[in-house]
Amino acid sequence: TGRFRVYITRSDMPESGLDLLKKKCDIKTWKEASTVPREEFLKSVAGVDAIYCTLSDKIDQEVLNVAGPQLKVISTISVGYDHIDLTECKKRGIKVGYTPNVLTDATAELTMALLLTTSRRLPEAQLDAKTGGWVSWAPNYMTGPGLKGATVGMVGFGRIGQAVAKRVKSFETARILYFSRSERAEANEIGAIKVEFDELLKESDFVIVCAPLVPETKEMFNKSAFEKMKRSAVFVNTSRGALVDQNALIYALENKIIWGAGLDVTTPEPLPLDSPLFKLKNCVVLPHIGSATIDTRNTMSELTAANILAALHNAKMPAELK
Ligand code: 8YV
Repeated sequence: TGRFRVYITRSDMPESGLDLLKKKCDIKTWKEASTVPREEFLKSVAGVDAIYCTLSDKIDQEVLNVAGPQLKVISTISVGYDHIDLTECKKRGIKVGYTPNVLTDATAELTMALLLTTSRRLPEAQLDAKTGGWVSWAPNYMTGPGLKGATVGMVGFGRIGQAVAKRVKSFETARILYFSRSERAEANEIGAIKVEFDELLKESDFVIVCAPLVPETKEMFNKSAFEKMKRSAVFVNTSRGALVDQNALIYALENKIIWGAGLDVTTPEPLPLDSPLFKLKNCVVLPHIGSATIDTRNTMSELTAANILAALHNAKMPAELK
């Protein structure tokens, strides 16, 4: 038919992106509103020109092999790309698209929400009120650390880290520190100070993780990192669960080595119901909803589609990973 063939790894992708694709492409999707099982995925990609995927779909040599040499583009509806073997794609001349920028604000907003939810113990307080624990006013009831005057440490200072820092600043914090592999010119304007990782751990009342998952960041939050943190520290992670040695975090929370943690990301995802993290009062766990605003998800799907269309037409992709 001369139309491009696109495989989409779930049936419930936002319509606005699908509408763009439908004009030029024949779309085949996994039949359910859930992550395509690996075996089914491998069967379905044979002969397609493009794959529209999520962070749950591992794109490795096996997928690329079964897809075949006509495969031109992988487009993920995420800013993170740790699930994609970029080196292998590059080697084969397969373009890779992702969704930076469009989810920065939504993710920064969720990070602030999670930070405050954790430090002010909202889930615990809500449950207590609903189950009869609210008996009278009490001076030490449901207290937690405040942001005003605090030192906040940002681990990762890219688009999302900077957007979080700007929001944090409006709470009149004393200092914003950041640790990043690269020099960030924008830090001056925000008033953030670059420090070594250990110094950030030692000095911060709040440690916020907004760094990508790469070999250098894998499990950078291990036993020794949590031990360097203040006992009063709040740890917030909205990046990838694998930056954390989760057993070390559980140990730190159980033994009050740190004060509390707010996690939008875990290992694995979904987090099994019997995880100790769900039992800890000083831990808030969210089901990976950082970018989940209605508009953001629509825009992400449009960008994912635009990346596919551009690549198929040999045009400049709006957001290509190189
Ligand atoms: C997405 C994310 O919801 O963009 C990312 O990297 O983690 C989230 O915004 C998820 O990746 C969907 O693919």
